Amino acid sequence: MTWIAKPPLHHPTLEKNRVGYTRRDYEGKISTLCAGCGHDSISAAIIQACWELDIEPHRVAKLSGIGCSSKTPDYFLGASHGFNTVHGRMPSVLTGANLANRDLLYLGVSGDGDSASIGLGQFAHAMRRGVRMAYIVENNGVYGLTKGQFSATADSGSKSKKGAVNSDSPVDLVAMALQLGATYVGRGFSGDKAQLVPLIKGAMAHGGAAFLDVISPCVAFNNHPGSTKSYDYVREHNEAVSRIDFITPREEITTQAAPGQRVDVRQHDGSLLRLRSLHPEYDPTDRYAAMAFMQAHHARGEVLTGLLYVDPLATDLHTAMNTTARPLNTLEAPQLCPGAGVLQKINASLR
Ligand SMILES: Cc1ncc(C[n+]2csc(CCOP(=O)(O)OP(=O)(O)O)c2C)c(N)n1
Ligand code: SF4
Ligand SMILES: [Mg+2]
Repeated sequence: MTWIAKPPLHHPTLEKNRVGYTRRDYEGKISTLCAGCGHDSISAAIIQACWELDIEPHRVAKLSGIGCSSKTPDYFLGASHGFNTVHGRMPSVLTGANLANRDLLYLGVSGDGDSASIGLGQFAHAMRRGVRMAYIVENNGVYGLTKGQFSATADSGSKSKKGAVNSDSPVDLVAMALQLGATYVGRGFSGDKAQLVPLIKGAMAHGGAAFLDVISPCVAFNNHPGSTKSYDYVREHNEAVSRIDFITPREEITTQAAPGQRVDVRQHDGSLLRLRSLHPEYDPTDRYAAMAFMQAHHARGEVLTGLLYVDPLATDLHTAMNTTARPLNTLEAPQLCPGAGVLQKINASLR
């Protein structure tokens, strides 16, 4: 894989966050993606979100599969832990890493091919198990890296660059995440950074499985008339359910909205999601209503974006499995190997 390192020098007056880092400290290598690729805008939003959240880069583990989208973790958070796994296998590797060390913040980056085709089973089980992570699919409707074949998220009736019409029904990862039990579900657009940054911040602060489907146009293979994943199509059909402000526990609340147009959701860590509703009837804490609302908009050819569902009291796989509160590499021999007596008790309980 080709890569270009960025010069390590920083301008001395760059603004620092509360943990002493500049935005540059959250960057990675120089991107080798096509100029204008939506994936680069998502990388920029991740950098902005982590900087604003005052996350120490070494506390993040970023994992991905294979694809242009899965290459992007090389282009942000250069000082974080990283694992570029096999095609479609990010969720199981992330699950294992998370179970071994619950002290890190997990960021899973994937593509529509990576998650909706070869990795569909992996995606489904990570969602239903409630693995605590921010799982971002950079969705362009094609396999960009292998030259633009339709992926499983391509809408039926949409056209390829050469004019072929897709006759298959699309896999909607947002609908699946909702159905499978994800506790924070949103859809963003790489061309709307103002919406995407708070969506990512809320996902990173969430206490369970957070899933974001981000429409991310592929300028090389899927940005033409007839595509429903092009910049023009998404700009024309983007229907946001709300405007979202993410407010950390220590921040002063300054955003304004008339009561009734505003829904405040406080997450387990004290962070506040302030949603300024653009659809007053929409309740982002009602999973079933969210599913119906989304399907109705999809049937009209609209792309519903924003925070679609959140369970602020969500718990995760560690809670369900009652695991130790400490990362496994900090446990001593007596905890890891508690002796023959304990083993006999376990064996007896299984007879
Ligand atoms: C096991 C396996 N099968 C197939 C491939 C070939 N391959 C590489 S990337 C890719 C699709 C990537 O599409 P997507 O996840 O949507 O990423 P994008 O490039 O569009 O961002 C495929 C099929 C592979 N690398 N490994
Ligand atoms: S081929 Fe498409 S997805 Fe890949 S870098 Fe180029 S524009 Fe992005
Ligand atoms: Mg793709």
